[in-house]
Amino acid sequence: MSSISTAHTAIASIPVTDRPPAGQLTERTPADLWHMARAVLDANWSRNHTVPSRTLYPHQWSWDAAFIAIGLARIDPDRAWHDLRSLFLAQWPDGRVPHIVFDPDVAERDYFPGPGFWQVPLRRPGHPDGTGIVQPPAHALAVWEIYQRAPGPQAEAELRWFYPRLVAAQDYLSSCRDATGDGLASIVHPWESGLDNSPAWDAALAAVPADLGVLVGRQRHDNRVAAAAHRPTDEDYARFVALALAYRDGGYRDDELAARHDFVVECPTFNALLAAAEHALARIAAVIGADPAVHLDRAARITRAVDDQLWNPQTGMYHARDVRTGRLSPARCVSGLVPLILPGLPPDRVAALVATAESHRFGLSASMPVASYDRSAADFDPVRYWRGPVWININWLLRRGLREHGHLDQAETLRDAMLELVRRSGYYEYFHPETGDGVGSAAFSWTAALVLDLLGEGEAPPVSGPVD
Ligand code: 2M8
Repeated sequence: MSSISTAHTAIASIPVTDRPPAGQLTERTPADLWHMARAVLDANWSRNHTVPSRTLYPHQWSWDAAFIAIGLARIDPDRAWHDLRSLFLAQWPDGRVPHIVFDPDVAERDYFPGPGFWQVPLRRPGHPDGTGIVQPPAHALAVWEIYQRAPGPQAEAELRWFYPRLVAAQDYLSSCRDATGDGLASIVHPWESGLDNSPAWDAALAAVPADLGVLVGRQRHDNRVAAAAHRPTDEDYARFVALALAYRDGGYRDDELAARHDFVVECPTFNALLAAAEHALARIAAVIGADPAVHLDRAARITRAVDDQLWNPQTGMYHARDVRTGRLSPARCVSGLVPLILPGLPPDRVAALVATAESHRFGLSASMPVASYDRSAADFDPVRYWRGPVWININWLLRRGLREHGHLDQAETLRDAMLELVRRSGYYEYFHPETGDGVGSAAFSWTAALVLDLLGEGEAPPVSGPVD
């Protein structure tokens, strides 16, 4: 892993900062963007993984790790493999991959809720601590992307290492988390969606008491390092904490979820990634001599279930479903457009999703990437996270979906809009959907990583050098 030690040397010379240099925002060339993205990823490297942000998120996050690996694969595939492997070291025996893997060198006070809160029962020597909840399964996609950047015997060995672990993660989600037997995985906490504070959860969350008492004696870390107006309200945070406590105190069990747990929801993005993972596993299986057919069957079944259970013909998009009530959330959120990534989607659905994405509600044809929530909704909030702002990971997925279905012009428009946004504002965690101003962490890893992927695409840059 010589490239990893090179990265360490580079990191040592980069000041740990979470703010881009002032006055350098307007004249950036693609080569500048490339170098700056590398610097963000180097500065966020910690021992064996990349943190999403030094200030807000000082541990390793699950779906962040997948997006980060996709970008790292453009500059240093060894480091991409290494980073993603470190996440899977915390995989549970039942197959779940924790949504956060904790860095033992980070103090409990530097992130809430930390390891002391989660009290994960299965501490295994040699395995890092994590949480007991999951995040969207984007990892098989990442593994396949890294492999494609630098195929060869070593990469095939990596595929063989990851394959059983990825299959175990899929099995966990497709069996333990199929709360109704309808073929979809449920999430038990908004944090599991990755779109944590999305209005998609409001209807289901309304049934969870907002008892501010659960915050007494527990200090939110996010509001100490980010503006409160950008983060979830205390009421929502109290619900988040209460749900995590309930799942923890139930021993992280998944039986009888709909009867026992207050939040059991089928998310379109989560399930679209679950199906996309099966497509990626089919490709991986073909390389290592395993059976691709089983994965293609599973992908087709999940895709059908997403379409049967989550489609709303009135809105022309998918919606989250509250398993406890059987009702679709009324909110039009970007999570309902992400199933566009699925190859097997019926053509009329593809047409409707593209039309919805291009409508005034999401604004795909405009110069700005797609917002996280219906721009015309009364409670659209341009700065509060996941309730309006633009996120690069979601737009990267949408662009993949557009390309998958042959909408190449719109895909290019979206690529240009994403690149223009970071050229103007830098590698922020998310962006104001009208002004394009950066919000949240200013040196955010998945933004940098996915921009590297966009920049590198089609131009075959040398893996260790800039694109120009
Ligand atoms: C945000 O979630 C964490 C909790 O997991 C938080 O708000 O503290 C989300 O944007 C999530 O999608 C992301 O993985 C995480 C780290 O970037 O931050």
